[in-house]
Amino acid sequence: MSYCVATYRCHDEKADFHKKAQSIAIGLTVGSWTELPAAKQKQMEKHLGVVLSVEVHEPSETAGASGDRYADIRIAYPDINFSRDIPALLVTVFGKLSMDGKIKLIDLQFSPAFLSGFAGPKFGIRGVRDWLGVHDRPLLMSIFKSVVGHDLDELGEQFYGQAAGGVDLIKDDEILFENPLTPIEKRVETCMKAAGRAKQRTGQKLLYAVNVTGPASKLAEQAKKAIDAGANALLFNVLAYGFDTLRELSADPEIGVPIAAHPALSGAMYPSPHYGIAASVLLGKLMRLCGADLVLFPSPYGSVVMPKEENMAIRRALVTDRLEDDYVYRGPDASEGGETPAPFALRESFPVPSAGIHPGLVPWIVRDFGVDVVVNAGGGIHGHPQGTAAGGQAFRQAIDAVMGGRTLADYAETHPELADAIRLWGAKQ
Ligand code: 1AE
Repeated sequence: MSYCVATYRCHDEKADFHKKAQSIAIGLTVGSWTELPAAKQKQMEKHLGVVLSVEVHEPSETAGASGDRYADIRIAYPDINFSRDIPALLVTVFGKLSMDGKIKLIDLQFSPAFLSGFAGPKFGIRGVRDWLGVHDRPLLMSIFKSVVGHDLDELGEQFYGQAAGGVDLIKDDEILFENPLTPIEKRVETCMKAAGRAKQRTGQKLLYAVNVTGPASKLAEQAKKAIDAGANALLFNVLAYGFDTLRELSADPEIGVPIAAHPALSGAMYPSPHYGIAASVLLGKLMRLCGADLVLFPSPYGSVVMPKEENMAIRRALVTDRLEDDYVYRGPDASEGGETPAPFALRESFPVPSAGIHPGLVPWIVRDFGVDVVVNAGGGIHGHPQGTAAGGQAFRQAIDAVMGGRTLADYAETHPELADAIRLWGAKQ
C-alpha cells in the first residue's frame, strides 16, 4: 500500500489527542469504521487512514501557560483515495479539517507513486546559474517599484537603472498586471532593449521575470506571448490560483524559462501557530514540487518579518538533497530490508528572502542561507541616495565584501556606493 503523510499540530486544553487522531484518520477517509460490518471493513481497509504517531506536549507548570497544550499528529492517507495532484491531496488531508478547531498542517511527506507525477523545477538553482554564468556568489535580484500608472518609457528607464547596477535578475512588481499603458509584449520588448543597453555597460546576462498573473484560462497564452516577445523568466502569484496552476505552467513544454513564485496571499495561511499551513509546506515543499525555480518569502530581518526557524525550514525544503528523509514516505514496512529503492530526485529551487532588504543585511543573508540564495530588493535598490544603479552597485559590493571575507565597513572605505547605503540603512555583521 502506498500513502502520503500529513503532520498536524493540534492545540486543545483538554482533548484526548489519540481519539482526535483516530477520528481524523477515519473521518477524512472512510467516514465511519466501527459501525461497519466485518465484511465491509475488509473491503474498506485499503481506504482507511492510519494514525502513525501522536506526540502530546503538556504545558510546563513553571510557565503557568494554559493555552499551549498541543499534540503533533501524523496520519498516513492511502494514495488510492486521491488523484495524483496537489488539490486532491490538500483537500483530502486538510480540506474540511482546516476549519475544525485549532489545527495547523505542519508537514507533508509523499509516497514515491505520488511524487512520480511531479517534475519539480525545470531549471532550479543550477539551471539558473548556468544560464547566467554565475556560480560563485549569491545572485542579486531587483524589483520594479512605482509601476502602476507609468508608461513604457518610464518603465524602460527604471529597468535600465536596475540593470546598469549589475543585478542578475529583475522582477516585475507583483501588482503589475496586463494594462493599456504597459501591455506585456510591449513591456518585454522595451525592457529587453534596456537590458541590451545595460549589458554594454556591465557585460552581464540578465533574467527579466515578467508578471503573467491574469485570468486563469489565459495564463499559458500570456506566458507564451511574453516569451515570444523575448521574456526569459516569468513571475507568478501562485497562491492566488493554487499549486496545480504553477505545476501546469512549469510542465508546459512551450514555457522554457525559469518561473519565480511570489508569496502574495501566503500571509493569510502560514503565520498563526494554531491555524493554516506551515510556511515550509506552502512556500517550500509544494512550490518546489510544482516547479518554482525561485521562491520569494519574507526574511527574518526585513520589513515583513518571518521567524528565522520558519525561514530555515523553507530553505531546507527548497534546497535539501535529503529528499528521502524530508519528502518521501515509503510506508510502514520500508525499513524491513528488501531491495534498495531508486532514490527520488528533484532540482533545487532558489530561496529568495525578501521585503525590506538592503545591502547592510547581506552578511546575515549569506550566514543563514549560504551562497545559493538570491538577494532581492526593491526599496533597498531604488532608495539609494545616488539612485537606482548605485543601489544595485552597493548590493554587488556588499556581496563581494562578504564573499571575500571582508566586513562591510572595511569594504565601504573604498566603495562609495556601499558607504552611502550603510550610512542610510546601517550594516549587520
Ligand atoms: C516578500 C515579497 C517581497 C516583494 O515582493 C517586494 O516587492 C519587496 O519590496 P521591497 O524590497 O520591500 O521594497
